[in-house]
Amino acid sequence: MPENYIQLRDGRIVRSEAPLNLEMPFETVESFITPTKSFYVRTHFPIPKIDRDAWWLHVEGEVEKPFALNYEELLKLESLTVPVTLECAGNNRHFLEPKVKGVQWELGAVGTAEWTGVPLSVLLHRAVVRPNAREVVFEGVDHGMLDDPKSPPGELSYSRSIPLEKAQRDVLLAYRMNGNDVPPEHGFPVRAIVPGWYAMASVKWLQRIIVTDRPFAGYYQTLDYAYWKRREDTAELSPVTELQVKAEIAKPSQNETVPANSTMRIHGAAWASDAEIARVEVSTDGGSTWKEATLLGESKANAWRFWEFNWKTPTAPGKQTLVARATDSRGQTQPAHRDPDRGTYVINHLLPIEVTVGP
Ligand SMILES: Nc1nc2c(c(=O)[nH]1)N[C@H]1C(S)=C(S)[C@@H](COP(=O)(O)O)O[C@H]1N2
Ligand SMILES: [Mo]
Repeated sequence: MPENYIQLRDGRIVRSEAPLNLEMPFETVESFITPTKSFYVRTHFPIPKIDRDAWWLHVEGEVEKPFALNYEELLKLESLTVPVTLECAGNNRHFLEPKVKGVQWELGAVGTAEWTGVPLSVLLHRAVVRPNAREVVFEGVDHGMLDDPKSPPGELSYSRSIPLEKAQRDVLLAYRMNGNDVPPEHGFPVRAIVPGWYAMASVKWLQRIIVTDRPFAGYYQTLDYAYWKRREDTAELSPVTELQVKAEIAKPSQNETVPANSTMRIHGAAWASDAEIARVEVSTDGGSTWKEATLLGESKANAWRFWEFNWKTPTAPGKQTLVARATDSRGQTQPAHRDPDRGTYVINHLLPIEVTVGP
């Protein structure tokens, strides 16, 4: 695909066709719940065609009573419906300097859907987890060969793990997205939803849940979706896990012209992991001075919160740099600058939006 070729699919930007990667133009964000047809799509392999009547979910590994269950049985179990924000760990990658490899997401590899599913704790309870268990690995049906010379030879399926404690706390096995069956591109018939974690953990097209007694070191846990953590002066690869606090400006959008000497509504969304958004501040002078934005709606755990700020635009035409900064209830805020140890993931430093003030 040519470098700056943009094609829209249901209003989404096609970042790649095979595998299918679609981005929501972030300036179109309007509702707390992102409509399914606007929700970003991230895949690594072709989307598997799954017949739900022939589908089985296996629960195995460090458990006393391994079992498999089908779609009908899953739907009979107790369920919950919760809004959860999913953000790709590579969201905002396009803005990294120098440029890095990977899908060039701008602001829209993020969205919030209402997910209905069975708490994973229910299945783990039924399987009777052994005392030595530490992690839970999710394996997807999707698989293929990678170009990466560091990937294992032959076919690989998409798998990722989470700690057992997280698995038992608030993870869902979701079969509905915004009230309808989870569509094929979002993981039909069933996907994991791991609230508060970057979305690589929310494995789609689930087929196996494997309880392990040691940290899982699969491809997407070590060579991919990992970053450098320092211990003393040694850098160690560490898997990407929880979302980092972030605010994004939806409107005005990059390079938009705004009228001089008027009131302009700046709005966007902010999110964090396992914490509330305590504050969003906005700067209209490239970060020199900050003013508090108004948080809208109610705070919901592990879902984004909308905010707005009324900006009195300057009387004189010219360029202005807008920046938003979120702080969560644990006091964590966005770094001003990029930490290169984070590689091509976990991008939450302050991002400028340049606008032109016109007559
Ligand atoms: N089986 C499987 N699960 C997966 C992926 C995948 O390629 N295969 N991609 C992950 C990544 S990196 C992201 S960001 C989210 C995207 O979910 P969405 O396409 O529903 O937005 O799914 C995650 N789950
Ligand atoms: Mo992702």
